Amino acid sequence: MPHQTIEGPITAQGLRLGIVVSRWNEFITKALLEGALDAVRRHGGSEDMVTVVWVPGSFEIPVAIQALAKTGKFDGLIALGCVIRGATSHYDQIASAVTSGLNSVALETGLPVSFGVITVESIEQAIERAGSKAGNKGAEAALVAVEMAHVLKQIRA
Ligand code: DLZ
Repeated sequence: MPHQTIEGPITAQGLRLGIVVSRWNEFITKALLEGALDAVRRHGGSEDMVTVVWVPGSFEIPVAIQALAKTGKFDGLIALGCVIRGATSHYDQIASAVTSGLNSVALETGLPVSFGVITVESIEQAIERAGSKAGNKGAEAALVAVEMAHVLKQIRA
């Protein structure tokens, strides 16, 4: 018997996606959001199936992702934020709270939650990851949510 393989196509067509984006470092997070929406569009998704929720800072992202997850209205969720060590005395606490909070929501709800929160040392590194030389982490996170939505649907089918 050949083995069975499950792989998610990277097509956003028909998927209901929720994006939570933090206002802190907004000039970076706006670029992450644009990258995510552009990736959804370029992969066959429709913007009217995307809900965008703005929250004050990265610390608040997990609770908003959890609220979206609990509505049962989404196939995948995307967290977008930017935490910069140089400008943040409690960088480690915020970075660790958002990371473990998002992981908990994904495991608790079984929904794909992708991590598009950039955690960097400097503003220059943030710019590199928001659409310049290191790509756009918002776009990458959107495609991870799309792929995982299909993978989980197939596992459960
Ligand atoms: C307070 C704070 C600081 C100093 N730095 C950042 C940051 O670099 N990135 C970010 O997303 N949020 C930051 N915040 C705000 C916290 O995430 C949170 O909104 C506040 O502590 C209020 O709970």
